[in-house]
Amino acid sequence: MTVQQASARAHTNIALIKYWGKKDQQLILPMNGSLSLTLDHFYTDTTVIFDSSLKADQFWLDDQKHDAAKISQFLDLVRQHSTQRFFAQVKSYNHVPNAAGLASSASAFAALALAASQAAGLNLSRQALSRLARRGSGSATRSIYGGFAEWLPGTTDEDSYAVPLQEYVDWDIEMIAVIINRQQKKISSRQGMERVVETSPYYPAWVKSTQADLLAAKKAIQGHDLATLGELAESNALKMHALNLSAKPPFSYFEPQSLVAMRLVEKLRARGICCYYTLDAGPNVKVICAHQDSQIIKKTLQSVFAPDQLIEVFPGPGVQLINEK
Ligand code: 2P0
Repeated sequence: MTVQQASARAHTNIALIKYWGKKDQQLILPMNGSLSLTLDHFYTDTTVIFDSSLKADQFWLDDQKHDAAKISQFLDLVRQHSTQRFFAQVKSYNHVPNAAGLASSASAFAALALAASQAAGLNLSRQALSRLARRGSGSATRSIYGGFAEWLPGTTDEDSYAVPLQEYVDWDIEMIAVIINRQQKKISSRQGMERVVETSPYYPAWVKSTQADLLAAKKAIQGHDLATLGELAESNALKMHALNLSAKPPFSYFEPQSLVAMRLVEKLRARGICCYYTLDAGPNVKVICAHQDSQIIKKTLQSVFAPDQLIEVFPGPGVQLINEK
């Protein structure tokens, strides 16, 4: 029996300028560039073991066996690019406090890209890793890097990957995740963005205005300008959710409690506290703020939400190999 294995850890990221729509479904090439912050709190540990005795790929998540079809497709890409021919056992653990409903394909496929490529004997550059992670899930493209990362949309498999903008964030920015619903969403990101590209009359305006948002956000990051970055992120998130409302048939990820959290953030801002919100393809709200204001923001949110619904998260690192268990 021959066994080759590697383990990796990758963190989730939250997009401040969102990816919402593909120009190539199979290669996962996005319609527009996007920009995210990798977070310290939520991560996935994955071990890949290529094993000559296996008859098929296997996937275990948090010690439960799951369907391996999507993982197997991804491993096929790794096998195609290496001399590795064995099937693999993939074991993942999601480290998300209290099953916060923030488990993400971003950390999953970034960790799988590094663990699988290493176990297959490939020593990929971070650019190549980012391209590989992209084939699993778009948002995983950015989780290769810590801190702020930008996904360059590109036009082919070769030129669509993320680049680091500021890997070590040495200024005061954090997020408070407001956990509203831990259930799986009814419309997956993949289905949602596909419907929007096909049916929203606003889609061309989204692509155009997001390019401008991205440039402005990069400038704000360079200048450590939390207020400008927060304003851009909030507005970009609302535009993404407006696309969903304008699709046919329309859909929304908002829940009543999402709107309650958004209004509280607006009220805090009216009181002069610098805070903004963003939401991904789900009801949970992430409040963007500085650490110096986090206690007062949490206190206000606690007028409605329980303490365990509020999780403070900070900029986190890029993907890395870890000791095998
Ligand atoms: C993002 N999201 O930029 C956007 C904003 C959610 C809202 O990328 O089809 O799981 O696997 O490429 O990456 C979530 O979608 O979708 C996502 P696929 P993915 O983070």
